[in-house]
Amino acid sequence: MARQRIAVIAGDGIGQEVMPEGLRVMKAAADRFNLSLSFEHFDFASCDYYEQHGRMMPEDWKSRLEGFDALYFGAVGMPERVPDHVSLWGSLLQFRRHFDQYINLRPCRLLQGVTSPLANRAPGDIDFMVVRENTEGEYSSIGGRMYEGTDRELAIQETVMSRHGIDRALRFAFELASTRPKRSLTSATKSNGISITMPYWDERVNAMATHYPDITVDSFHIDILTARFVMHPDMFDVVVASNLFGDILSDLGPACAGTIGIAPSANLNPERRFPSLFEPVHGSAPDIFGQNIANPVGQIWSGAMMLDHLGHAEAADAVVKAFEAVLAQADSAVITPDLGGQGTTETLGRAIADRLV
Ligand code: GGG
Repeated sequence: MARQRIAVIAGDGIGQEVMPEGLRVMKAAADRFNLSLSFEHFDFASCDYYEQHGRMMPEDWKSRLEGFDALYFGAVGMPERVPDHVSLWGSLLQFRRHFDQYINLRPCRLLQGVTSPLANRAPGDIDFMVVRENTEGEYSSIGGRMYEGTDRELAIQETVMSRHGIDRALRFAFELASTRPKRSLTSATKSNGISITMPYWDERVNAMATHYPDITVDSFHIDILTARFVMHPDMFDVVVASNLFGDILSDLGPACAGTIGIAPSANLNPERRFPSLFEPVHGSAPDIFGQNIANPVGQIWSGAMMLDHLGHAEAADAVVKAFEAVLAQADSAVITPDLGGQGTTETLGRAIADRLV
């Protein structure tokens, strides 16, 4: 197989700490399975870059990332230095749009050795996938401000729901549900309060459901859905949601499954016309940056999703088994403080990589 090129963008905060562990494990997997992967590092899409250049990325970022097979991303955002909307819109959201990564797939699973904050939850009780629409919805750039600096100041931002955008996300979610044992799909809505776009979303869900008669479909308003995530996480299988709702649910889900530190995500262009991007769900966590205590499993698990996407299912599976085994052992000298241990980002990353040798 030809060499596959991976663009590595560690970004900000703990992204810079978890990325080396992600790469350590990717390289161990590549050695073990004889994969021909190359990793090329980029310093842009970070607030350091912004402070040096007055923008998050160079003007030619598109051509510099052309030809890569995947993007391996850490985290973005240092709100005390650069406003969050500037850093996010100047980097990650540009990647998602330019590379048409219209699915954000976020698995949520309670793993052996990880304690859920919810009472009486064991591994197997929480195991679902959030499919987040990733290129439109509430994350639109349409809107503006008026009467700035006056007492009539106002801000408007439109929500964009296109048939094309909704349907392709729903189709992906229904297809995914067709491959899972429960064959069930839950849609997040808020069509009682958001009276134009959300009823349209529901309408498209109902239309798509007619093509998948063997999938059980239900729909919940986002408010009660968040409550059900906490009270009955076992009822979910595939959850499909708009950009904002999906973002919220895919932080809440992993928090119910013990720690957001382990949650992975894949920003997918399912047709593979463009590279997909793999990043942990967590952000740059400035509050713990610099302490070497960030959990690297979200980065590593995202790397496993990347290997799978690149056609290396066996290597991906081995990486998942490696971190599952290390977490199940729960050696407090190895695991990070979010898991109740005294280990570091590096001790956990190394323990996982060592399992692959
Ligand atoms: N690794 C994920 C990351 O850096 N997230 C920053 C963030 O706020 N993302 C918002 C989003 O995913 O839409």
